[in-house]
Amino acid sequence: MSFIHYSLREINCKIVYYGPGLCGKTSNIRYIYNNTSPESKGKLISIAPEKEHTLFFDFLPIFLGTLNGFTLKFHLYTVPGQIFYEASRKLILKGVDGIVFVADSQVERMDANIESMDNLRRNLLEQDVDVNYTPLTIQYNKRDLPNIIPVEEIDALLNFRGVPYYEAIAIKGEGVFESLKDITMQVITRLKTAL
Ligand SMILES: Nc1nc2c(ncn2[C@@H]2O[C@H](COP(=O)(O)OP(=O)(O)OP(=O)(O)O)[C@@H](O)[C@H]2O)c(=O)[nH]1
Ligand SMILES: [Mg+2]
Repeated sequence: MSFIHYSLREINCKIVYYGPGLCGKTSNIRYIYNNTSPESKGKLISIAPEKEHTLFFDFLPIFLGTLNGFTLKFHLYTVPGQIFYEASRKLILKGVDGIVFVADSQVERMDANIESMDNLRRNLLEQDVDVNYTPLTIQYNKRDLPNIIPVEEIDALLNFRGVPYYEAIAIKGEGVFESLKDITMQVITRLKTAL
């Protein structure tokens, strides 16, 4: 839930990048960090001391201008995708305003994508949030690899709500800002009706 700080005239929103292990969530955040001007971002915190896998989360605050005189601050988080980090995922999802679901386009990762989407739905429900009414964007990542399934097929498997989706190559930045812009616009649209 967005946190409005009236005395600081600041609105804080939480975006969580969700998806299976090694789908490219951290790569999204790194690309955003490396391609955002210094005055529009805070410090990137990554808790990932072991190889590629995130062990707890990544965190990056970014500033996206103003809304009705309030500074808009978005807190970007990634969850650890590996199955056994369930407790961390639940914690990180708390108070989420918008989700970017990053799917791995490779054929052999389809079961993991579907399991992760189910996992997201269950974990949101535990905090009384219905995935059908939460700002959601889907990103089909790793489109540069040879063993990927056609985007229409992966979309038919995962996009149960028919939300906007983006094809991406996160390590090159393709689709990264497009996905971010989409989710922030969804969250802002919601905020406007609440303000
Ligand atoms: N070829 C290719 N590799 C990618 C792409 N995106 C990410 N990768 C690679 O996939 C691996 C995993 O990427 P991460 O961003 O760490 O994945 P993650 O989703 O954060 O993984 P967890 O933290 O375990 O949940 C890394 O070796 C990345 O370089 C992409 O679009 N194309
Ligand atoms: Mg990661």
